[in-house]
Amino acid sequence: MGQGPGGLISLLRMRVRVIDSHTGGEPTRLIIDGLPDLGKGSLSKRRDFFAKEHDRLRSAVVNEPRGSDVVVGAALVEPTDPSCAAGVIFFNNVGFLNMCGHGTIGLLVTLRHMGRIGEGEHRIETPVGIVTATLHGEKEVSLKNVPAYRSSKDVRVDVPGLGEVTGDIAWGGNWFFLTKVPEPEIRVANQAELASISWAIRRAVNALDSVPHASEVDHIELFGPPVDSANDSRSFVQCPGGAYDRSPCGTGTSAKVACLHEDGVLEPGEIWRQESVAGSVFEASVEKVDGDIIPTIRGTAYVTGESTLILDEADPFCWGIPV
Ligand code: PYC
Repeated sequence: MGQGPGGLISLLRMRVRVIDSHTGGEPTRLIIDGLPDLGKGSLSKRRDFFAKEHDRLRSAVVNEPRGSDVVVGAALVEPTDPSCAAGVIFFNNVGFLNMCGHGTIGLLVTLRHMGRIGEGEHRIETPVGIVTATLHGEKEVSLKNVPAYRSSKDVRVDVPGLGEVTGDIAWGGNWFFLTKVPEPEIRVANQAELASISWAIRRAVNALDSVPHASEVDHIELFGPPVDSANDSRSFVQCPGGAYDRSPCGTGTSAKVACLHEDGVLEPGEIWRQESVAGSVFEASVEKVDGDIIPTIRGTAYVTGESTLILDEADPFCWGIPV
């Protein structure tokens, strides 16, 4: 076997084709080619197989030196349900996500860029169920998410360095603790302080043993007044690996509007404009279907690049720098 094209060297190099996009400033890197065989089961089964057998590929795609803590990865896979336009498995710098709102908006705009879908409604299969997303024009998407709900209201938690913090625990496709902060102001310039507050809250919430939620609360959402008076609120969302979401977070905004609805503040069909720490906005609303709260999140994504990642086993950082 030679060292040229098709020889030993190229065997030790794996190629992964990706398309990058951002939704309200938050990046999504979609793997469109080069995934290993994940089997044929449900998306949650394939996600678990990906995590168990190919976790280093996750790290190679999103972590440094090819990516960064903020990049959310997505693997484009065959759906099990033939009525779906695509299946998708989301992941980040530390593991796999259940669902991702900004990522699904990015996925739709990327599928259009690839010529795979046109304007209109599309069903997308995720590890937590099928969602419906509508592409309006080329860049705007409204995502009808999985049902959202609040599992606990007014949870009091003692946070070292902060004192007592009160907030809600809610599901919007991932688990969130949502609370208001009087200070600091929710601005990118205050990201370090907002991040350390969020970490402290997350540790304290997950140390509680009296609060019912199915698994770890791994996203923290801090709310404050909007900077733009056209919006209803501004948020800082800390993701499981420590990065903050540059967008208002699709699953987080879903959890927020479910809480607002349960509080009688947001009627079905009313619009809630959630501003992110970076100033991007998602428009959100709820509808009630068979007693479930179904959030819809509307946002805009842009494709930012197409590339082929080269994974060279000889590279000491081939599989990324783990976080
Ligand atoms: O938009 O749902 C979302 C999300 C989750 C983590 C980062 N973004």
